[in-house]
Amino acid sequence: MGDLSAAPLLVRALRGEPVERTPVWFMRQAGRSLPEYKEVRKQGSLLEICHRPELAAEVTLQPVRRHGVDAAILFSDIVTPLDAIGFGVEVKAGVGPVVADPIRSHADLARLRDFEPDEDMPALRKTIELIVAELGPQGIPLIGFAGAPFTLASYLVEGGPSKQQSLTKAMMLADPELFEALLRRLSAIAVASLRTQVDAGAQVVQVFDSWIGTLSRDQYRRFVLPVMTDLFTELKDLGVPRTIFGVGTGHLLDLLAETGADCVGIDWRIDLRDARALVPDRCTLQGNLDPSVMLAPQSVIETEVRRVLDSAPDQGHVFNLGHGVLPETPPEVPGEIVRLVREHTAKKSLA
Ligand code: 1CP
Repeated sequence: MGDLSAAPLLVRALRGEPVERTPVWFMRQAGRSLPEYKEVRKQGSLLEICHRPELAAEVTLQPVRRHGVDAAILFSDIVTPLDAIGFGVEVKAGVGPVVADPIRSHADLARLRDFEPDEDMPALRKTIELIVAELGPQGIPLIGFAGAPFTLASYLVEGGPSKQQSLTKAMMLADPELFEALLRRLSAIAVASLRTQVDAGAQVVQVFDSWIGTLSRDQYRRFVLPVMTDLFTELKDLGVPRTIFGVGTGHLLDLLAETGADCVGIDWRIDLRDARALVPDRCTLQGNLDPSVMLAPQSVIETEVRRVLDSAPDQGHVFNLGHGVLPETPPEVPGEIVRLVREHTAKKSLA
């Protein structure tokens, strides 16, 4: 347990301050890969668990107990707020979010009403209060999160998961006005959710734009960057570090930083040294171990963890995966990686 008056290690690292060792947590650390999650899941669907504060808090805390990570991330999904406003989204086992009545026209936008967390989903604040009551005394922060407008739009337009987001991109190109209106509604929902999460005690926020890598630079700049810049501006006064993450974004990293985010999540396809050259120094980097490494033998894991640490900047790095923990990951592996990261970086002196 560290000095409780100081900001948590993760928060200090995200601010780019010199730290005693590199903090480590894993995207999708809760949920699918943990037997204790599968046990809780017997009590209800994913969305039902999100509406039951005791269960959602328990599942959020499971990876902190088991792996010893330096942060918890709220157990939720990017579509939870859409469910809460009654949009009509289902999370299908083995598939992901599915929308029976997709968005195709301006008239459909009316179905995306504002999200008022304390009324639409009282469990959100309650869950966070329970988590923070347990983690606060340990000096471990909670990360709040939301889905980014483009990635959420892809589910709403396609009707479910898709590889190339072709209908979404077709709408973007054919009717930019409709597309921007859709992104702006989704941005308002994300902002409302994140502001409540921080108000309830989250100390970091992350915006998941998982599928943004399918856009070209030009498309990102024209159709997404203005909305994302406004989104991050609306979060600025919260005073917490704000991270942006997407998969396959090697060609977009400088533009992701242009949104105003404080930290950019890096996937495994790009070396952190190359990422550092593209992302301005005011932003910290988070990443970027290939999640598949977690399925490999211990010796390979050690080599690959070392490779990421050797490529990382001395300051302003948070160790993470390049995308989420895979469901088939052996449950003891994330904890072993936490120990390796600690061992390899603890020697850093603050002198
Ligand atoms: O019912 C279940 O248990 C199904 C599996 C599951 C779980 C546990 C889904 C369906 N979502 C979640 C929770 C979830 N989703 C969390 C918290 C728990 C965790 O750490 O695993 C988080 C952070 C998310 C975020 C999320 N959902 C993202 C962004 C991060 C990422 O992985 O890229 C995305 C894109 C989703 C959509 C989603 N929800 C579920 C699935 C299988 C998917 C992806 C579907 C697809 O490939 O498009």
